[in-house]
Amino acid sequence: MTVQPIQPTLTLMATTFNRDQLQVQLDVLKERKAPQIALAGRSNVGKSSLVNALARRRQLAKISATPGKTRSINFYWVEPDGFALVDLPGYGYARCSHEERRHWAKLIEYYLTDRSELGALALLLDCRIPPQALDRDLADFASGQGIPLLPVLTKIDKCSQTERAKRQQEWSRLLGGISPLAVSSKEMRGIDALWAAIRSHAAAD
Ligand SMILES: Nc1nc2c(ncn2[C@@H]2O[C@H](COP(=O)(O)OP(=O)(O)O)[C@@H](O)[C@H]2O)c(=O)[nH]1
Ligand SMILES: [Mg+2]
Repeated sequence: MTVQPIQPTLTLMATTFNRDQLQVQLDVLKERKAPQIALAGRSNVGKSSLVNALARRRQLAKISATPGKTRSINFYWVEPDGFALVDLPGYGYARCSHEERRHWAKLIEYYLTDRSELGALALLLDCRIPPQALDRDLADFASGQGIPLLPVLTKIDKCSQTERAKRQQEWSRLLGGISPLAVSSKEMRGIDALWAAIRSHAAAD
C-alpha cells in the first residue's frame, strides 16, 4: 500500500500593498500563533505559477503576461497545517521606476527583519539563469536575519540535466551547502517534494 501525500489547500487571506496593510496581517497571524513561510524571487521566475501548482488550482495567483506589473504581498492560509504562505513581490524588474523598486525593496526588507515567526524563505531561482547579485543579496540578508533558506530551482522543464546539475552546484556552493529543490510548475515536477519541505519548515518553527 502506498501512502498518498496530503494535498494541502491554499486560501487567499489578504493582498497587501504597504506597510500598514502588511502589519494588519502580521498581527492577525501573531494572534493565531501561526508560522509563516515566504516565497520570493525575481520577477518572472515563475512564482505565481508555482503558487498555482502548489494549490493545484490554475488561477489562484495571476500569471503575468506583463511581468512586474501588479505587485503586492499576498497571504495564503494553508490547511490542514495552519500556517501562512507569504508571496513576496518579484524583484529586479528593470522596467519600473526607481521609486517603485525602492518601495518594494523596503517592504521586503521590513517583512524579513526580526521575523521570528518565519520558518523559511523559499528563494525561487530560474534554472536557466546563473546566480545573480540580487538573489545573492536577498539570500545573504535573510541568512543575516537567521531565516532558514529553502532554495528552489524553477522551470526545470526548460533546462537540460547538465544545466540543472550545474545550477544546483553553483547555488549549493553560494548558500553554504544547501542544494536547491528542483521544480517545474508546467509539468508538476517536484511539487510534492516542495510541499514536504515547506511543511516541515513550518512545523519546525
Ligand atoms: N516552461 C515553463 N514555464 C513556466 C514555468 N513556470 C512559469 N513559467 C512561465 O514563466 C512566465 C512567468 O511566470 P509567472 O508565474 O507569472 O512568474 P512570476 O512573475 O514570478 O510570478 C510565464 O510565461 C509562465 O508561463 C515552468 O515551470 N515551466
Ligand atoms: Mg507573479
